[in-house]
Amino acid sequence: MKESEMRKTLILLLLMLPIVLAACSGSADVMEINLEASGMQYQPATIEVVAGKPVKLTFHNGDSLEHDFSIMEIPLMTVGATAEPMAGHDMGNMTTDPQLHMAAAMNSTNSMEFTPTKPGTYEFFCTVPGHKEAGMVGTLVVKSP
Ligand SMILES: [Cu+2]
Repeated sequence: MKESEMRKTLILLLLMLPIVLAACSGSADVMEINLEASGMQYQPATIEVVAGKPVKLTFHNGDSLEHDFSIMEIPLMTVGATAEPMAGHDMGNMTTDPQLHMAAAMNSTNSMEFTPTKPGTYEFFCTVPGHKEAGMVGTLVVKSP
């Protein structure tokens, strides 16, 4: 290889370095999931994620009443809510708080980040009285990495 070619190759490598570094940093590794609630149904009703991989769940409520997304028990590494808890959110007469909970007012969107740690099948549902019974229930499948 001639010296000028070598220099070109070196410059090219240096130019590519920031791109490689950016690809390795955390944010690119977040799994983005979109969940929709409308007509007392979750869409999709089954969500698949991977254990140990951060998930960003965006919950859009297209109904004209309040809905939420709750899982009673799920092993987690981190939970970060990007929105404030909703004031006056009615969770019925629940004695224990769900481990994972996110509410969305009518025609609004909310999101949160969490990392599931244990493979398995977890039920999610809406805690607003009557909604689970009306069909607001789904399955979160945590697969082995
Ligand atoms: Cu609901």
